[in-house]
Amino acid sequence: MLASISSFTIKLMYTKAMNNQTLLEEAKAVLEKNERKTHTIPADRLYPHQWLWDSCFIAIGLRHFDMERAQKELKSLTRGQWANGMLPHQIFTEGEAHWRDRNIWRSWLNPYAPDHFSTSGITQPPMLAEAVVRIGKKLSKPEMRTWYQTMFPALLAYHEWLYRERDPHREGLVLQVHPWETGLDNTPPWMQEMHDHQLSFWIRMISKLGLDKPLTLLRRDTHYVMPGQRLNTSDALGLYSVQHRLRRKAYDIDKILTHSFFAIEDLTFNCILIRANHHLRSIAKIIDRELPKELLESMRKGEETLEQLWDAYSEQYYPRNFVTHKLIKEPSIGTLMPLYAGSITKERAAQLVKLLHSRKLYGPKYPVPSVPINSPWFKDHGYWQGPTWINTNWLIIDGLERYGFKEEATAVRQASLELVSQSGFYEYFSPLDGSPAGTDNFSWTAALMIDLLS
Ligand code: 9WN
Repeated sequence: MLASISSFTIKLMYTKAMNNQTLLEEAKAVLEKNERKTHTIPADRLYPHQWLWDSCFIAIGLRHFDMERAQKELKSLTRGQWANGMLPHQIFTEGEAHWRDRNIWRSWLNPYAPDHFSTSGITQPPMLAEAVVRIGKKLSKPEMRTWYQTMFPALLAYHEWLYRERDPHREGLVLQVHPWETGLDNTPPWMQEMHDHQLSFWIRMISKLGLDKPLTLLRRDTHYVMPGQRLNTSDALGLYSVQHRLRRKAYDIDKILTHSFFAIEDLTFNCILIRANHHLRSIAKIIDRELPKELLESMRKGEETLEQLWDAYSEQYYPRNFVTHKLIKEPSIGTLMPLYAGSITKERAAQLVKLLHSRKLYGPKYPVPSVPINSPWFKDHGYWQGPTWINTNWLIIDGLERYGFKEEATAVRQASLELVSQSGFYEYFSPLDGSPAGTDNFSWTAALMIDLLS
C-alpha cells in the first residue's frame, strides 16, 4: 500500500514538474512573440505599444531567463520620460499604422514631452522601482550598483514629479486625473464618480437612444475581444472624453485642476507608490545617494495619510475624491492593496485578510476578483469589474508573504497557476469558474507566471 502510494506520489510530482516545465516554456514563447526591438508589447493587435506597468511586470519575469533583455525592457521606458520627470503610461510605436493613436494624445502639445517619441500625457502605477530592485537582487554586488546607478536618475525624477505635480497640497497622497492612470480602467470607484459628475450630455443621450450599440462596431478593441468582456461603449466614450479634456489643457496639471473635479487619490496607485518609495530609499542607500529632504518628507506623509483612507464603518480602505476629500465607497480590489504597500499594521492587514476568506467577497473558487462577488458591479468577465487578474494577484501574494500570511499567499499563488495551466496566458479569468477572457498571449500573465513558478 505504502509502496503504491509513494509511486503514485512520485508520478504526480513528476507530472506536476512536467506541467510546470511546459508552462515555463510556453510563457517564454509568449514573451518572444510579443518582443519588439527595444521592448515587449502587452499583446499583439490589441495592445501594439509599450505600456509602463506592463513593462515592469514583464521585466520581473524576464529576469529569470534573460537578464539583458529585462534591463533593456526597463531602460526603454526611460526613452519616453518627459523633461519634468513624468513617465508616460504609453510610448507609441512609430509608423503610419499607429498614426491615429499618436494623434489622439498629441503629446507634442506639452513642452516637456520628448521630441523623438510620441507618448500619452498621463502616467500609470509606479511599479518601476519594484522591477529595478527585483532585477538588482539577481545581480552580483558590483553589477547591482551599476544597475542602480543607471536607473536612479530616472526614478528620482519620476518620484519627485509625482509629489510635485500630483500632491499640490503636500498631503502625501498623489492624485490621478484619468482612470487609465490606475491601470484598472473601469474599476467601480472611478466609474461611479464618472457617472455622477463627468458624463457629458451627448454621451448620456447616445446611450438613452440606444446608439451605443451600433457605435460598438466602430471600436478597435471589440474586434479582438468580445464586447461583453470590455467596458461598455458609453463608459468607453466617457474615458475618451476625459482624455480629450486633458489634451485640451495640453496635460498641464494646474490648468486641469482649475477646470476639473475629476481627480482621485487612487488606492492602488498610492499603495504601489508607498512600496516604490521603500525601494527607492534602499536603492539610494546602496549607491550612497541622498534623497532630497522634501521628497523624504512626502514619502513619510504618504504612509501616515494612507490611514485616512480607512473607513471604520465598513472596515475597508477606499480611494478619495481629491477635491471634496470624500471617500468613494465602492468596494474594489484596491481595498486589499495596502497589503502590498506594507506600511499598515499587522492588525489592519489581518482585517483585510478576513475579506479574502469570505466567499461572498474576495474568496471565490479562483481568487482574487477585481470586484467583490456581492457587489452590484460584479460581472465575472467584466474587464476590471469582476475578473481575476494575474498582476493584482502577484501584488497581493507579495503583500501576504511579507505580512506572514503564508497559507493565504499559497492559495492565491495556486489559484493563479491553475487558471493559467487550465486555459493559457489570457488577460483575465472568471473568479467563479476560471474561464478565460480578454486577449490570449498576454505578456504580463506569461511573465508573472514565470516569476511565480521560479
Ligand atoms: C489603456 C495594456 C493596458 C494595461 C491596463 C489595462 C489596459 C488600456 C486599454 O491595457 O488599459 O491604458 O486599452 O484599456 O487596463 O492595465 O496596462 O495591457
